[in-house]
Amino acid sequence: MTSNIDYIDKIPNNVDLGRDRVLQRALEHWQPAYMGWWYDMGPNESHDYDVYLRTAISVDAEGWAQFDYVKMPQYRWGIFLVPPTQGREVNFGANKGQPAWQDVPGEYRSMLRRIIVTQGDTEPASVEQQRMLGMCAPSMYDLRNIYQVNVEEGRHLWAMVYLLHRYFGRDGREEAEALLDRRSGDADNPRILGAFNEPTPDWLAFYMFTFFTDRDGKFQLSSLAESGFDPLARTCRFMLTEEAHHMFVGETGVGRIVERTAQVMAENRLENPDQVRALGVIDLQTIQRYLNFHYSVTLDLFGGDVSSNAASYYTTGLKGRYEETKVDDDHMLTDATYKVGTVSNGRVIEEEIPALNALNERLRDDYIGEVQAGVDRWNKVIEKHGVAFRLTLPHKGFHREIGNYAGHHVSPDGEVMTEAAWNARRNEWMPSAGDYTFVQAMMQGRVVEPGKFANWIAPPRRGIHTKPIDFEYVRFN
Ligand code: BYC
Repeated sequence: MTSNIDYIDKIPNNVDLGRDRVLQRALEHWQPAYMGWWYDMGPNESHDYDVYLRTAISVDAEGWAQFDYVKMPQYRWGIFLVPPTQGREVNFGANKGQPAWQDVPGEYRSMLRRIIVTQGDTEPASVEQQRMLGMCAPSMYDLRNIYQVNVEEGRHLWAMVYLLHRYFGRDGREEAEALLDRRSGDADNPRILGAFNEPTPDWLAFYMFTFFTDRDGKFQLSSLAESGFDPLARTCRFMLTEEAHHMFVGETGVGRIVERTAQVMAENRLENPDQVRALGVIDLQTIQRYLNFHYSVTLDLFGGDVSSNAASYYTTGLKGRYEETKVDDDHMLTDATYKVGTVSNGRVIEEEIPALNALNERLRDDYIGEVQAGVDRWNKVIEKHGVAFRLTLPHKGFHREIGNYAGHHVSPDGEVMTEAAWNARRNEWMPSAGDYTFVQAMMQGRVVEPGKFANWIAPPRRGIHTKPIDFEYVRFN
C-alpha cells in the first residue's frame, strides 16, 4: 500500500537507504504506523499549519539544516549518522582497544537492544506529553519552537528505529512497533521511564521539562555517543546537534518567565506572591516549586545510584561516561571508587563504592553541574532587577523514587524527615493543585499575532534563524 514511497526523496538520509532493500521493507511497514501515531498523538490541531521549521538535511557542520515553511505531517524525518572515524576502537571497559563494532556483538544483543529501546521510548513520549500545549502558546515564536522540538523528537525516534530495523531483525521490528503502542501516562501500557509518564500541563512545565529533562537526554546521548557499537555512537552524536536547541528553548523560556516576573516585582515594589500573581505573572515561589518537581523527577532518570546494569553497560563497552575519551584514567575502573549519598540512621551520609557500580551517579553529578550553571544564569536576571529572591536546586535526595533515596523523605535542604512531617510541607516545596490551576488559568487561549507575547513572559532577545521576533513563524491557514 505504501510501497511507492520514494524513500530517497522522502527520508533524507546518509545511510544509503535507497540500496538497502530489507531496511526499506521494514520502513514501509513502520512509516504508515508512525504517521498514524503522529496524527493521533502529535501536536493537537496542527496538521494544516505551515510552520517555519528546521529540517536536518546532511551532517555537514556548515549546512546541516534547512529552514522553511513545512506542514508538520510532511516533515522529512531523516536518518543521519555522523561519518565513521577510520580505525575507531572501543574506548573503555573489558573490550577496550578492540575495533569498534559495526554489527551487534551477539553476546550483548539484548543489553544493547534494551538501551536503544529505552532511549527510543522517551522521544515519542515527550511529544505525547506536550501535545495540547500549542493551544495555549504565549506567542507565535514559542509555538514554532515547541513544534520544532516535537518534530525533532520524532526524528530521534526514527534514529532509534533505524537501528532496531537495520541491526536487530525481527525482534527489532517488534520493538519498533511497540514504541508506537506505549502511551505516556497510560495505566496499562505506559512509557518506560517515570518522568515520561508525568503530564506536561502548561508552558512553565514545558520549559522546565526542556531545561531539565531534555538535558538528561543530552547526557545520556553523550554517554551513548561513546559506545563501542559504532552505529549507535554515530547516531547519538548527530542527535546531540538538535538537542542543543531544545535546551535553549527551556533555558530561555524559564529565563523569560523569570525576567517578566522580576520586572513586574521591581516596577511595583512587590514581594508578596499573591500580589505578584494578581498582576498576571507567575510568582517566583511557584517557579521554585516547578523547578523542584522537574529537577527531582529528572534525577530519577539517571537510574539507581548503585547499578549493576550500568556496570555491565560500561564493562561491555556499550555505554561510556560523559566525555569518556577526555577523562584521564585507565577507562576500565577496576580499582576506582566513587562517593554516593545514602540515608543511614535518619541522615544523609556519603559512602565510597566501586566506581563501576556508581556510573549512573557519576553521570547525574556531571548533569547537576551543568544544571546549576543554568540556575545561576536565571538568578542573574532576578538580581539585575534588584529582587532579593534566588532560585536553588533542592538536595539530591529530595522527592526521589529511584535509587538510595527512594522511600525516604528528604527536605530540599537535605534533612531526612518523617513522612508526615514531609507531607505537611509538601505544598511549600512541590506544585500544588492550586498552583497548577493558577498557572493554567493564566494560560487560557493562545497569542497568535506575530510579535505579541502573553503578559507572563518576556519576549526573546532575537528571533529564529535571523528572522525578526515578529516574523510569521506559523501560518494557521
Ligand atoms: N523510571 O539498574 P538501574 C531523552 C529501572 S532522556 C522507571 O539503576 P539502569 C529525552 C531500570 O529499568 C534520556 N524505571 O537502571 C529527554 C531497572 O529495571 P529492572 C533517555 C527505572 O538500567 C526529553 C531498575 O529500575 N535515555 O533522551 O542502570 C525529551 C534498576 O535500575 C528508572 C536513556 O535513558 C526510571 N526513571 O539505569 C526526549 C539512555 N530508572 O532491570 C528525550 C538509555 C531505572 O529492574 N537508558 N529504572 O527491570 C539507560 O541507560 C538506563 O536504562 C537508565 C536506567 C540510565 C535509564
